[in-house]
Amino acid sequence: MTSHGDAAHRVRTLRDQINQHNYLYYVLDAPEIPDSDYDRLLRELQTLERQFPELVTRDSPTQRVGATPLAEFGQVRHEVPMLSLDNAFDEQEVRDFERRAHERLGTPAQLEYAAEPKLDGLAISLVYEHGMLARGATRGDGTVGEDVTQNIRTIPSVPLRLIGKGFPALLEARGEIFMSRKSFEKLNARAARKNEKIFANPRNAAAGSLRQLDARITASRSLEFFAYAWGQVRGGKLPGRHSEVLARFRDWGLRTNPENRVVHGVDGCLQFYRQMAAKRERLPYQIDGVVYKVDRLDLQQQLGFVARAPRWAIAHKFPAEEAMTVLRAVEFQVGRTGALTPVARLEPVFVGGATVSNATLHNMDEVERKDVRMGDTVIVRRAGDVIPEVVSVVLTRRPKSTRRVRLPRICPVCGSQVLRLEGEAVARCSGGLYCAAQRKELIRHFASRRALNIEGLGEKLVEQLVDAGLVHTPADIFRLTVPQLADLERMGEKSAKNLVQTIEHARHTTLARFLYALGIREVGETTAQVLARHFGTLEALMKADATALVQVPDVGPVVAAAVAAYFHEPHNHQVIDALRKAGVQWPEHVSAPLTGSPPLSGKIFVLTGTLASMTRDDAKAGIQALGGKVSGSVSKKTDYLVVGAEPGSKLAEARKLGIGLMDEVAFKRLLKL
Ligand code: D41
Repeated sequence: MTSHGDAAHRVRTLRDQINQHNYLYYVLDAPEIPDSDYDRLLRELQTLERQFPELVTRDSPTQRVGATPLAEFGQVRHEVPMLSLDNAFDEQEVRDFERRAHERLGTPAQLEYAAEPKLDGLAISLVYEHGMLARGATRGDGTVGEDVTQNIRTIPSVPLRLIGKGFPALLEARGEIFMSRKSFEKLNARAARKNEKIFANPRNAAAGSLRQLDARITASRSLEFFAYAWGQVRGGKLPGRHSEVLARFRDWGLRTNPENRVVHGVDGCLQFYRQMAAKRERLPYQIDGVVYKVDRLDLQQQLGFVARAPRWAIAHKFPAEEAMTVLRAVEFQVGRTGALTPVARLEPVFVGGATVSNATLHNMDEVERKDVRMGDTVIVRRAGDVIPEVVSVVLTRRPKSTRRVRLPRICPVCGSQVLRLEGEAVARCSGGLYCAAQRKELIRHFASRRALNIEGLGEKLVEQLVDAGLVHTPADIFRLTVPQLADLERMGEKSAKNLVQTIEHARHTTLARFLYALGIREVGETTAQVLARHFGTLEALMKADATALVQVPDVGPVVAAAVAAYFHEPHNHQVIDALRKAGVQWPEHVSAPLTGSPPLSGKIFVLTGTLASMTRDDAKAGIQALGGKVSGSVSKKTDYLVVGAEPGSKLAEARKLGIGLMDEVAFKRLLKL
């Protein structure tokens, strides 16, 4: 049995440790212990506090969530008003701001600014008395706000007590409460599942979560805090620069934004703006601009404020990313993989810094989910360099006559059948190589190394050839002449001759390579080899229906359906006939998919993760014994990534490059182990 004295001592030690780890985690973003160890400390403290309730204090890390909901929020008067911020919407307005500051100060010297991202959350005030969090309040109208102390206490990055030394006896820290994008998406996903209200943006979600009479709801919402200003300060002094105050805040355990910088002059400000604009999408939270503040507090004082906004600070806003406009029509675009994308034709609208008249609707599932109809008023979003998209319909503005969006039955480019497989959001044109929209990508694929291996016929050249009308189908490649090629840009007589030679050689291939080269959906290199081996001839494969195809080992219903659909399309027969007429040929009934032996010759393997049944060295030896090569890193040249347990970053890399993946079972089968 622990004595009261021992317990009291242990409780203090635990609280100090927990506070220190909170600080490392939230403020310094440099945790020193795993979450599980942290949880253990917290649980031990909880247990002791249950045993010795008299040891519980208000600032104990266990006391964040109160159990009794409030009837209403009390009102709070801000002794020092919470100011608002003027906005600048372009460079000129920022330059005007700086010019006015210079005029007032009479200093021609360059000013230093504290530059900060402008978080899209809500402003709050935190009062610390002798280092203890005494009150949390919303900004309200700047003079009177709401007492949300109970809710604020649940936010893990808000310290219940300050750490370190030298903080004023009374310190009112101010800053932003916000919700990370991740938490926002999780919250909305959960709400959608439960058919509850979806928040339009992280700002609304943060506000809605903070203003909950039951603090237990706030606690469940993953809110965060960054400090960027202060109000009342008594019984202590702050340093003379904004940036220095924030540095002290950090020492005292108040989280500040690690993106904050001190910059020189208006050009430094504008550079910061551009950097943040570029980084914006990668930040874990939403920002709607940046804020510049004259760094020296004595100069701030000289500048003072007008109405409710300081003359020493300005928010430089990013262009609004969302705007409202009318959707006139929906058309379908065919991408390089045959995917049909519904595209909204809009009344042109200025959004995200550009005029937008087209926006993607992604796919038919999205069209249905958002219930988008032609004639609707819609919200369009254009964020950074991302393709503009239709976010939602403004139902209150729906006119009486709207037209529903229907997926076309035939491809708008080539007239082939459009297929939408069950359970798939994406609809595709089945025209394959026949479809002009898909031609470039498919021709490039046809010529690629693991297909017909026509070295020198890369993406750029394919573009040129198709645009010049020299190549419509892969068969046309075999009719290219030296003079035709030599006429193209960046192509000399010599490289033209070389290319024609390479093409000549490429006529002789294998059935597996040929099948792979056709670019049939779902048919990668391995499946092509399996099919070639199983059917032996192209004729036999073409005759097989989906039922026959699923009999093939390793061919599932999805692959079978894709293969059957491809050969069902008459256009594809024409493409194949033309290729054979152009002299493309392969030895019939040859089961080995690769010319020459050994079987893995020329193949480059990369290994990641742990294999259960063999060591790395054994795996390497196995590959090498069959003529393959093992490389340490994934590149475009990699043929296969062998994926063991707990794979590393190579897996993501391989996925990005579209490299073939092989699990341990498949790998062992390949090595015939
Ligand atoms: O990130 C923000 N949203 C932010 C807001 C910021 N970084 N700094 C701010 N600084 C101020 C002054 C200069 C008045 C202390 C602010 C705000 N104000 C602010 N937020 C809401 C109203 C005003």
